[in-house]
Amino acid sequence: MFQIEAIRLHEIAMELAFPFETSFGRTSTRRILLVELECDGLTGWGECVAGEHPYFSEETVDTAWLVTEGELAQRLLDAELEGGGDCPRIFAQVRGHRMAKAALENAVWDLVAQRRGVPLAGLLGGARTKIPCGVSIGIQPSPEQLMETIAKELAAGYQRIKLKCKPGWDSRIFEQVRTRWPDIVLSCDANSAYRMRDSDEIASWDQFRLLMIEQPLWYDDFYFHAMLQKRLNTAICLDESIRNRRDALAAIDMESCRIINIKVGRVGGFSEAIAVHNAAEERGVPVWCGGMLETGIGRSHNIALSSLPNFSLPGDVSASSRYWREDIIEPDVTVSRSGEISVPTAAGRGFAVRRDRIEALTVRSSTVRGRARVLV
Ligand code: OSB
Ligand code: MG
Repeated sequence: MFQIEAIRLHEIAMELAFPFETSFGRTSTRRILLVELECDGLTGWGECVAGEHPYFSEETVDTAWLVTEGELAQRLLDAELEGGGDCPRIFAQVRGHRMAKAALENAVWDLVAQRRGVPLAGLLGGARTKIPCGVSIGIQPSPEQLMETIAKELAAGYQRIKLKCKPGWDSRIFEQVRTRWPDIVLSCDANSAYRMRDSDEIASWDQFRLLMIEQPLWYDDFYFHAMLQKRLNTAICLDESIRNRRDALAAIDMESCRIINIKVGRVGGFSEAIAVHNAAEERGVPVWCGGMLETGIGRSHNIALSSLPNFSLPGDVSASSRYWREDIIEPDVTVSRSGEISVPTAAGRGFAVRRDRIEALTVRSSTVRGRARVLV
């Protein structure tokens, strides 16, 4: 058993190497909340994937900061811990705020892997030595620029191309891409940009042989996704709608989707991500690891999670250089010519955190300390 001595919050600002556009907006500079746990001379790190605005989910960097500093940190500091698996119980009184909870819980797992001298991937139950990688390509200023970007990513070796789409940036784009690359593994992600009135249009995408259509309808829906899935040959994949294991069970049972995107922040931490993974695996539903434009810290955690057996489809976990001119870890995350990332075998996350870099990027920080302990 151990107890965390102090929790540091760092908000950093980092400019993306390439702006990222989805159906809900465009991001050029990321604001990112990092949490750091101190215990017995070791530091565990976690990254909160909440965005700058409440567009992907209700959470933002600011709500995560408030609830971490005001509610979650003290609960964690007061707890006697065995591992990251204790966190859901410790945080249970606080409803929602899953991205804030995940940052702390993942930092505990990160710390425990170091304490035990084992790789984080193994601690989570992963066994893969390499993970298959895909890329998520944002909406581009022109179809020509999109074609150029796809050509570059395929040349780099990525195994699956996911296109962000929205009404007006869909069928015509898919057609051009399929004409030029008839055989690549292709998918799309609408981030809830469509409604049931668009179902004829969406059904017509079967001709493009997409691996999946990600979150076409409302961010909180299962029912209409099930109605839509009945009309499609193409698999629906749910992202935003799946908040926990119970959601995964409901979605699978109702046939709202045939594939699940697991984002560890979206489901509240590694414990719940593993529970979603296992529930899907038992029901024969493949999963893959989503991305949220993470720094190297969140990316290293995504790599570890992706080593679990049912992460059988290429994820959105790709090289540091696709996001950042200079990452905050060492070495950078790199992808092989065959489109794979090697899972680190060193103890912990397997990438060193560059504190100098974090300090240079910090816009605010705060420390919450454990209550004074009675020494007897
Ligand atoms: O829906 O998967 C998504 C980025 C921000 C918010 C939502 C999503 C995404 C991505 C980017 O698709 C994935 C990545 O490369 O990190
Ligand atoms: Mg998505």
